[in-house]
Amino acid sequence: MNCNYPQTNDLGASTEDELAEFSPPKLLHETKNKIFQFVDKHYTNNKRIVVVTSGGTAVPLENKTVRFIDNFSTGTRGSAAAEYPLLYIIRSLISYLACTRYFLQAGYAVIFLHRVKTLIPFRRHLDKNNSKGLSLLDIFQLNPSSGSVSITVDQSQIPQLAQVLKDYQSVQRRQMLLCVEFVTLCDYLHYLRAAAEAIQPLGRAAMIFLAAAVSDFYVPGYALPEHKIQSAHGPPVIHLRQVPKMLGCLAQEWAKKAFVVSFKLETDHSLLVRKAREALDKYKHQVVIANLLENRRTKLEVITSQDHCTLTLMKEELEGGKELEEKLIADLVVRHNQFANSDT
Ligand code: PAZ
Repeated sequence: MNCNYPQTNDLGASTEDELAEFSPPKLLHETKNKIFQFVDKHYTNNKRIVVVTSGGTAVPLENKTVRFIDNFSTGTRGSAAAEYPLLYIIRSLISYLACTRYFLQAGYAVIFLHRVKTLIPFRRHLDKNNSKGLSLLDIFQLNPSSGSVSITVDQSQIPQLAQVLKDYQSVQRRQMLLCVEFVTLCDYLHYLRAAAEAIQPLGRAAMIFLAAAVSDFYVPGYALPEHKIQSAHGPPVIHLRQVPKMLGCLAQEWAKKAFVVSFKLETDHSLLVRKAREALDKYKHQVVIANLLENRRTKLEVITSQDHCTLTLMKEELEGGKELEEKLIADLVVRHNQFANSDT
């Protein structure tokens, strides 16, 4: 493949060479086939497709891995964001019948590239750690005397559960969601490239939404010990290499026509907007969403080359179960629409 941008990373090697250093996952061929079939089906039906990445990547410290470095992400952002483009059409049609055509176009098919065991669309509503607090285990009731198990749902939770089930079944029936799992940085990079290349034929009708927290450092294959690092040898000295920035390659080559949305996470607010702008200037993609770890559920900065707006969630909205992703996706769908309908 001929990757034009960026030609070199900070270490002076080409990005393509660097990707070759990340060994492909065992299931790459099979997963690629699934992705291409999914894209084919929705491309033929003129659907828009979004690739959503979610969760953190793991970087092994041993070949037979016991220990690894992890990147923090619960998958809340990605899994919530994946639901909205799928459902936007249903909800929006009810309130905006006059704009049917516009909102019909907003019914995206979603390739959800996520870290194993982080939150996934719809099923996340049954995870007690999420804000809405439905728990699968609380649904099952054990009768201690008979030993039988019944299913009881708290009356107050039925409307929410029914809505989630309805939405989930509709998405399943229409085969609008393809989930692809990753664990390591290697898996992530190869699957992301496969998904980005698969959606190329859609041109501007494709979107890539990069909410995953991706490691900046890794231990190269040649430096990985085969077996578990032994504490008897004393504290290990581990030399990490910088992961080449694939965003430029993604936006300029793998899916060069797609609408690419990246995220910038910081803990120091004085760096946030400047670093988001730098990313936009460097990789020449469409949008950077900047967020601080501490208030990422309630505040996001949406930054483009021409525009900077802040999306916030009020305390009452948060308590009422509203999610910032709903506002974010509504905003991005409008931006994507403008992008898809323009030629420059
Ligand atoms: O997964 P989550 O909801 O707990 O957190 C979301 C997030 C902070 C990982 C995401 O909004 C984000 O900023 N992702 C990019 C992280 C990065 O800069 O690598």
